[in-house]
Amino acid sequence: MMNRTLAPARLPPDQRVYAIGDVHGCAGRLADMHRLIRADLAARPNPAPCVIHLGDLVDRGPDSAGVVAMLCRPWPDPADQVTVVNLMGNHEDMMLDAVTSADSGAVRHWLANGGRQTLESWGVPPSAPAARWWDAIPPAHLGFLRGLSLFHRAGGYVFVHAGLRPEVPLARQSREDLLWIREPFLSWAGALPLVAVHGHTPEAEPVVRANRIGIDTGAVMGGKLTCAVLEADTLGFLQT
Ligand SMILES: [Mn+2]
Repeated sequence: MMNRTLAPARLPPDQRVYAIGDVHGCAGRLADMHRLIRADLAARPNPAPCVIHLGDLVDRGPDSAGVVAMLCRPWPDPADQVTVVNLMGNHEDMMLDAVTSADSGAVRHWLANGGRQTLESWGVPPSAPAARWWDAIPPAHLGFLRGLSLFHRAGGYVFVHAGLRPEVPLARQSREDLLWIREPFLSWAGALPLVAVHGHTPEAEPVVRANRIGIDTGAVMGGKLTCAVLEADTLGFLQT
């Protein structure tokens, strides 16, 4: 039974959002989380649930290819009526930069930040990536990564990988901030355009403030994988 508390914002009646934090190649944990969501939907049906992945799907963990393959497939049971929204994180940004530019600096930067494990998961030996190593990544997987959104709005919330720059309207937020920001966002006590539900900055437990909900609980570093469950003016968590 999920413990639910008062949330810092609200969703329209009948909407339910499941927002999942940084997965980082932990395909088994993500599959476990999807099973928890399906069990919750079976116990408490909802007419139009939305599952949002907050980015940093790839890098560092053992099976980024498995995570992307899973998210390229439709939700396991159409009867759940689930809409899936996939957001971009700074790690997808680094990976796409490496693949697209093939600039040696961009490639080195990505490989040094968890890209080696990602390449290995697509069958590329991590020690010495050969020329055109990106050919090992199926076009459908690259297309999926290129199609990721920078943010998603629902009710009083904006779902985004890293956060928002305070005192800047949502429409004028930079791609850089949406994917990478830490301070001054994390310490900002004033209002933001919407309550931000975000990952990117790992903490031992979810962080709930008046203006943000942080749910990167460091799954790839031995922590939990966290899913925030938002409905009306309530907030609960699923964790694996
Ligand atoms: Mn991140």
